[in-house]
Amino acid sequence: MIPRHARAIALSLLPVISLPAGAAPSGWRQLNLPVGVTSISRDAYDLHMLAIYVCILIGIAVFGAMIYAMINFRKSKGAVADRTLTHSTKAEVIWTAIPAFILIFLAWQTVPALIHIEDTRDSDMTIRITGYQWKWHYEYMGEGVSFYSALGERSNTARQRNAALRPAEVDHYLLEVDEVLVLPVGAKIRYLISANDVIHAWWVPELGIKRDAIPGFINEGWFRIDQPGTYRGQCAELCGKDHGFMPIVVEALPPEEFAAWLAARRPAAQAALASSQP
Ligand SMILES: [Cu+2]
Repeated sequence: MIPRHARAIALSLLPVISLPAGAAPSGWRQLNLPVGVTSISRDAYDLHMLAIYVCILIGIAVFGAMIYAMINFRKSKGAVADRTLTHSTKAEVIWTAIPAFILIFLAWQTVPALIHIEDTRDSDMTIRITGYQWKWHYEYMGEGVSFYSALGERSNTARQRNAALRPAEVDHYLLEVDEVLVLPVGAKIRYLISANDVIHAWWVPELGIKRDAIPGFINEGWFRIDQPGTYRGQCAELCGKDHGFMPIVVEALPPEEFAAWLAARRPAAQAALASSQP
């Protein structure tokens, strides 16, 4: 959405907080948004960086003028305030036109990205996400595959008072689940999201998605994951005492591996598996 040169300038000016796509942020880089692995997350990152640079330029201009004035027009240097000037049409036009221009410029950059983010047409598959206190339910629409995804057993044990297992001993403590949401790379995935009790929010930073799950409403959106990998998130709406214990884990697989996974999860395959066991 944003011209390539703008992104290149953004990345070259502040390399310390720019990240290769898909890399988990660490150290100082955790202060910034992740670039992520979807076009939506990259659009959000680019717009965020553009807005930051605009803010930095404004800050330099305003503070530069202030500091220049404080140094050069001090009372000790003999400066005397002009008490006759009450109005300057030229100054008012300038200080109205420049902010208006900046806002129009930012809107011009933002609107195409917003339209792109909301365009759920021509999706390859649809998943239904439902928030519960305190777990997620995922349904692959039209496939007959659905399951709950709750906090992983090891995290759940380690979070209890006086547990033998300590949080530091658990990989991805509070960011691991019993059943991960498996999705294909490269497919346009549309999601429908709601909740069954209170408001939750499905937030996966690397996908650039943070969408409210509201009882009685269905929100919709889409994303297309570029790289295979595991992407972690959390409920981002304060939803009760275990709000911090309903993480999200998305595993993105190449299309063939996803198709095999989905086939094995279909009811017929599950029934065959159950009947074959003694
Ligand atoms: Cu929640």
